Amino acid sequence: MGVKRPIVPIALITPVAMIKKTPQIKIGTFLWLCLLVPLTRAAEPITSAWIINPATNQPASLARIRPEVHSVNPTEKHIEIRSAGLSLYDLGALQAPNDHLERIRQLRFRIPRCPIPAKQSIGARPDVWGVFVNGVPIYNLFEATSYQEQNLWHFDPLAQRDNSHPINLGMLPNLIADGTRHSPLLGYAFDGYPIYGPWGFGAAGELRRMHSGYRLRHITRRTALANGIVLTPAQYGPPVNDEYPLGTFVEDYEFDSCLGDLDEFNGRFAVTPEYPQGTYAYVLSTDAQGRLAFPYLLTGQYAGRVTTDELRAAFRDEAAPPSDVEQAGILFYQDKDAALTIHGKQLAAHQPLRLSFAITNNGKSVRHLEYVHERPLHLLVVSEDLEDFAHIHPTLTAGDRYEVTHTFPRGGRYRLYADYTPPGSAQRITSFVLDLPDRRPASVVRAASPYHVQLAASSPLRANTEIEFALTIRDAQTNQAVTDLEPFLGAWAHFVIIDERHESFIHAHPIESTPRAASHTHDVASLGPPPETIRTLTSFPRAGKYKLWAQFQRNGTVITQPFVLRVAAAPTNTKPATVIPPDAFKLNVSAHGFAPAQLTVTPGKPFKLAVTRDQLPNCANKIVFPALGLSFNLPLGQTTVIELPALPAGELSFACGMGMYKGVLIAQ
Ligand SMILES: [Cu+2]
Repeated sequence: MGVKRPIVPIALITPVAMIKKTPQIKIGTFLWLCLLVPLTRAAEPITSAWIINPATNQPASLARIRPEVHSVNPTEKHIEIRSAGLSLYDLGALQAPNDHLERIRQLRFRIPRCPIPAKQSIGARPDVWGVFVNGVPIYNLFEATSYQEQNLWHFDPLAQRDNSHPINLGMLPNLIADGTRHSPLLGYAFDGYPIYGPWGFGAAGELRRMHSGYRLRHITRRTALANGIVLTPAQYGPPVNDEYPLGTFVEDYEFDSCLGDLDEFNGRFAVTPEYPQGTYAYVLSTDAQGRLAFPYLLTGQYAGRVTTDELRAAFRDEAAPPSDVEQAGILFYQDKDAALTIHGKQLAAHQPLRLSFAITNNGKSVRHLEYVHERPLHLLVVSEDLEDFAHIHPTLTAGDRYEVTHTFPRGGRYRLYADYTPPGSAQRITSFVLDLPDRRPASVVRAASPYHVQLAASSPLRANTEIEFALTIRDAQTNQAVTDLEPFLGAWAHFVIIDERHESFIHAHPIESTPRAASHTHDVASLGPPPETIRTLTSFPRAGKYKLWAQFQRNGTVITQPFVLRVAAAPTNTKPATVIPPDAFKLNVSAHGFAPAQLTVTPGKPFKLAVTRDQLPNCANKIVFPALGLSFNLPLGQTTVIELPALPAGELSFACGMGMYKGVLIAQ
């Protein structure tokens, strides 16, 4: 491929123009700076491409917040960039932070100096994916908000959904329009590869605007992801319509290798003015009409080789307290669905250990776990003797890992129950056993609870029997009923029940006073006023000793109240088996939801469903058809035959009484 030399002469013109004008930061200046800086230093671009603002004669308090890059420090393998994350150059929505920043930041970026192609790409950090040459972070644009906050259909913040509020793109439109030269180097991704504006050299050295390789999917219903994963009905996105047109969500796009100039990472290998020998580079992607086009800059997967630890160290706010256990992994478990790595100085109690989970689906790492009760993963840490209990929440980090730091109160054996829901799958529980040597005697002091918490059961505790529990909370001093509870993880309380042999794990939730079709993410607003009695339904798979932890929140504090339960053997089942009519559609429901979750029936004809509810604990005590205003009780471990009226062609959704499990009838 013939490669044209960079167009140096043009750059020289711009400085003259600049001197005359008021200090308005124009696109010209920005380009001039991007092009000129590297030339003057002729050093490797990754050390010289930065817009540096030296703190000459500035008091420290001002110097800390000055715009642009504060310093560039090359080390043997990395480049360290420092800035306050502020700039006079406006790249609009592309540099809009995910969260609202109320404080001064001292940012340090660390980027590999000599990038190499990755054999297998890894998932980016959840917050920042790279840095612009002006020291502003390249934020993760694609995971901040999602439909129903389920973390499955993520809103594309650059999708122009409302013409009355045009998205601010700062100087980007100029950058896109300016086809007179090779676009400038805009920044670096955390794998070390550069990021350019849209104009680059084509195969024949001609200047061309690069087109994205992504396109909108040909879908009318959002029931499967672009990677082929078929979602459960509880995970469906909204239909494609005026309110949610295609392009609303990041998941509305798919990569097409025959399309555009850029690969699935939104980059390509090319010669650029800064890299006359050629380099892999990410490119600000545009469409045929010259508009900014998905995925814009980075996709969240890197083309370059970068380790999880490198990504962890790639971005840090040195003004914020260090938060992490840095040590390498010291223990590793793997099961077919999940792997656990524990990091820390040593494997022992009384010190922080970083618990790092990698969730897989058919061997592929899963980045987006469905938010259930407001969290992607609930981790219950329980000591073997059921004395110690913790309910904590690992969060997404680099490499698609979910991590949380925990200090175990004493040594001994612990069970870690990870409760999560991958796309296309029902809830999963993966448990790990951890043995911790203990160097110090247990000194756990249990403070007296400020509450009298009572748990009453609707009937004697027997296995395989549905039990309704009623939880009442009174102030220990006044004995007054507590009436000002606060929602905790989207519910009035959470109940975790584990048996003494750690063979069964139950995560139960309150039966809200009013059955509702609301999504099972329990949006707090629909919860209504705090109840005086919190009820939940559950059952026990076998006789024996169980521990139940009830958790509720008041005045911002989560209270955990344990109860020991002794469950007797199951009553002998005298009920005759239900006769299932031959023309009935068969439906099962268990802790894994409805199976099948989608049923096709003939429109215009009444039909029967034979719903068999699993014996093992599950919260499907009812099946509800909100659109028909119908709901039917489902006794535990039995089959219930229900008759439904003729349906018009189309979809009819159904759910369990708590809106946890969902299904859909398709009349066609
Ligand atoms: Cu939780």
